[in-house]
Amino acid sequence: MDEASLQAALAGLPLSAVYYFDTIGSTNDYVQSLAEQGAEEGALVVADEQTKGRGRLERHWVTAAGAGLAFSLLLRPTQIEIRQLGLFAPLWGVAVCRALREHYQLNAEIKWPNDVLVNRRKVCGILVEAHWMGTQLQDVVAGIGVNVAPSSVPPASSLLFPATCVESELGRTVEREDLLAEILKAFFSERPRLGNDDFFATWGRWLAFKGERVRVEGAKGSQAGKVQGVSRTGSLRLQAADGDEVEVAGGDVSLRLE
Ligand code: BT5
Repeated sequence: MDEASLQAALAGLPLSAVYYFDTIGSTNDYVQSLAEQGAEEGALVVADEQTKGRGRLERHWVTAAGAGLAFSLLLRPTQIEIRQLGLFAPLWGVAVCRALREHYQLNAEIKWPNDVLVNRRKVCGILVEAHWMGTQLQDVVAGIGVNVAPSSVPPASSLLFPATCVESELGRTVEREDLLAEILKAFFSERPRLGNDDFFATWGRWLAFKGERVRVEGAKGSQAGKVQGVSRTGSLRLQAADGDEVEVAGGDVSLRLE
């Protein structure tokens, strides 16, 4: 992947600008600085390597040179979208799943709220950050990291959840810029469905661990139960041990199999 191959693969997509870096701290941080300088919606930053890639809750996201996909897109949501801001991260989950399923025939699933798994291992992490000034939304930065080649997968001992990469699951090599173009195409076609019936149906269909017992840990404590689906607010519906259904709200939560 280089600047020219990237520009060629992304031709025709509704992007206002494309920036490519061999190495960068975090693509989310760079897009945020562009946003503060007044950049338009649709500014995309792609990096071959990140030295300070971020996950949720100040966790680290590893993007090794030449192996993965790391990009961030600047969004300036509409008033209607602002009411459903929390659904943007799962919307990206749906978009990544769609690209992996429809263009690479991989059985990708969404680990609630928005990690993407293939064969129950994490292949993609999503970090959507909204920036506010008082009650006024300034911008949203959507950052996506996908493991593509085997060397993108960090050692198991450093991970909270098992990981894999697209090429190992597929058994062949993949051009990162083509995968990026498919993910962005899927995102732009999913975006009008944010929060509608289709969106929830797709998210529910591709939800990982359905019927299996999981534990969700968050700031408000921990809840275990069998995965039933997602509610219209994006909460995870679990069936607790006593048979009652409970809903766990999204946000900075971690889910693991029990
Ligand atoms: C995420 O956080 O999964 C969101 C990751 C978002 C990364 C993108 S890359 C482009 C953009 N720029 C950024 O700086 N970030 C975004 P979370 O759910 O908190 O998961 C973080 C955890 O995933 C870590 O604590 C590790 O256990 C694990 N991890 C780190 N790197 C990984 C990798 N390459 N593959 C699989 N798991 C990884």
